[in-house]
Amino acid sequence: MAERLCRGLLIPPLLACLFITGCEQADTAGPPARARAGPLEKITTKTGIRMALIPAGDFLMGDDRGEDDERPAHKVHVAAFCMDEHEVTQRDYQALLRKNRSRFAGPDHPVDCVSWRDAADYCNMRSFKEGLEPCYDRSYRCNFAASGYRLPTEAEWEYACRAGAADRYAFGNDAARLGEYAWFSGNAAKTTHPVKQKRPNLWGLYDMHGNVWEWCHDRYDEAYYQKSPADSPRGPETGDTCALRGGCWKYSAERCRSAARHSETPAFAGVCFGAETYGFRCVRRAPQPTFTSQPLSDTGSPGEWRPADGPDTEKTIRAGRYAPVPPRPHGSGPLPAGVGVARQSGAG
Ligand SMILES: [Ca+2]
Repeated sequence: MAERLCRGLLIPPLLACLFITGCEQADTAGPPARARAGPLEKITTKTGIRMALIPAGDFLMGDDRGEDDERPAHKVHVAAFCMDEHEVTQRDYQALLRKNRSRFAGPDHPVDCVSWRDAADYCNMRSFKEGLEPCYDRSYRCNFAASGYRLPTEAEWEYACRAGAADRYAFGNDAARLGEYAWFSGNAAKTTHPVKQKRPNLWGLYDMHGNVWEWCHDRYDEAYYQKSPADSPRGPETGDTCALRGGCWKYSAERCRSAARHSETPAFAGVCFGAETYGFRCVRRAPQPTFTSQPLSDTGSPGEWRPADGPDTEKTIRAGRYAPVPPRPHGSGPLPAGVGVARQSGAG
């Protein structure tokens, strides 16, 4: 296992110390994640989603043995981030956006039939619900410096999928083992399946291979790897389609490889042409170290956001109308309903 971690992956030289405070608690303790061959530390967010704390590091992105758009394999640096341990489920999606067009109904199944914009809307709503600064504006431009949720870049997604492996899959090169880790055309019986039914990768992430394709932040460019920056690439500035990764219940083992790339128009959500294969999971900035010893209070903080001119509605979220919660004197009473109240001192 340790041998695999060393093969083809440049182990991160330094993992920033992570101090989790407020309502988010690390549920494991011990040495830094980079020293482990097992799952990473995880947090539980205010909306109840478990996320893995992915350490910063370098890896070889792409596959010189793969398709044209996977070449050349190239060294990429990825900053630390948090990633959902599983695909966004229909339960979680419906709870925030109050809709669910999934073809394969089931609260624990991944949401499917979602467009890139649906996924971005969910990210913003989840940010809002947790008092974090939304990443996407009304034009769906992404503020990577914001504290809220967004879609992973292709680099982040592949780095997390590989979990240290330079092989075709997170578990090695033997496609015959894919059924242990993934729902794909060889075992899925033409449907999605509840998340977390298969084995996770070494970093504790489920269904990175298979179940549903996962929207990434990046616009798709099949030649991007020939010109990609080496530090935290975010895809081309423009493009007609967005990237999806990981394969799905309908596709072959070959398309579920760690380096395999797929693309679709951002607004695409029709059922008839394959969107029942599209889902997603969220990422956000890694928690930042905090040195405050101030007690939690209802005092507004820069990390708290709310709709600027309306109630907590999907329309407001879609329109991107947000404003920071103004600072409030300590002890001045409860915040209005719907406004985050817990300090985000551990959320960066
Ligand atoms: Ca997946």
